[in-house]
Amino acid sequence: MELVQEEKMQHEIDALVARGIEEIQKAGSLREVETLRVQFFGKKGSLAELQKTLGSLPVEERPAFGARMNDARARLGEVLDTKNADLEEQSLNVKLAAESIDISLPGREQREGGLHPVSDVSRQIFRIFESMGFTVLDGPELEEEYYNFDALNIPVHHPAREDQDSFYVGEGRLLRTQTSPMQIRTFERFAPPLAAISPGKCFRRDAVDATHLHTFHQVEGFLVDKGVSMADLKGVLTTFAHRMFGSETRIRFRPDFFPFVEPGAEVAISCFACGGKGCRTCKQTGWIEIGGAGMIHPAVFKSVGYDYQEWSGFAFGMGIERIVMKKYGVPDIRMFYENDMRFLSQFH
Ligand code: FA5
Repeated sequence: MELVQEEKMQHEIDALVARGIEEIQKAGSLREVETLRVQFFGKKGSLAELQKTLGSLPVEERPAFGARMNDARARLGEVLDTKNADLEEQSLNVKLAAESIDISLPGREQREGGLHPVSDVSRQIFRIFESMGFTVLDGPELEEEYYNFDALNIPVHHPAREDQDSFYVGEGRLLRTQTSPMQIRTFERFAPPLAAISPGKCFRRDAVDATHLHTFHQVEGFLVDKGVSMADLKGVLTTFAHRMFGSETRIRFRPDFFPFVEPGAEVAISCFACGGKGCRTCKQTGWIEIGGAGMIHPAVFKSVGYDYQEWSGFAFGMGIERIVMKKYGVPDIRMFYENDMRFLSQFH
């Protein structure tokens, strides 16, 4: 009778161990192994359940039962640990295979970027004017008609306001066609004397060709003080031209019309390519136009509440892409925005 019970008990323990080993071997993930560990070793696990039968055994058989249970625990624990280690190694191998680096391959070249020529020359422009005491101001690209035209003494019937020249977005606003509205915005905010430049994008519905884009950059400059004259304007622009294009560069003013200046001038520099003799770059004229300029019109001062009897000033506006073209001999303005690395990397 005793023997039968002992055998039955031994059989149950062996069956539990066998079942445990089979299940553990089948486990496909570390999580499954952990679940099995709880199933067997947990407070309410299979081993704990079997342990409860201890109470039903005669006292003298209890030590032998305890020893067998310990063996079963040790065996299952060992199988669980081995499986755990195997799975950990497997997942590490998968990871290593996926992340393997072939150190015999040549490295990938890290190409260093550089400033776009228009940004680079813009910074040179800032430095030159800052050294003459001008502040750099930023202005909105989406502008009100009032600032782009009315306050600049450009009346409603002026051709520059026509739909075919400008990008209107409704509600009296448009993409600014020039940086000149920054004169008004600045005069409204600050009292004279002042000197500032304001660079940025401008937009016009111009037909795109070798010297025109629909989106281009201008830099506006203006100075207001007492007793300012055309001579000051010419001095400032000559200094700029010398620093930007070389000290042999000459500057030429010819009468031109802009409603917000009086007198107004077209500003040209002597051709840097031929020194003024005439060549392909300057279309045989010896001169290259870079922008417009003039003495600020009393109507502009009136619109911002400056006393035009007391204050006088000059303003100029230049195309930045055109300056870069002149400086580096770029034959076509469209090249700046075609993103051709063979062209752009020449400036780095
Ligand atoms: C003006 O825009 C005036 N606001 C300049 C000015 C400022 C005059 C202050 C007096 C006082 P204009 O339309 O000429 O003027 O343009 C000035 C410069 O911008 C041109 O000389 C040219 O260099 C550049 N520019 C004009 N249109 C384009 C275009 N479609 N693509 C590239 N550059 C352009």
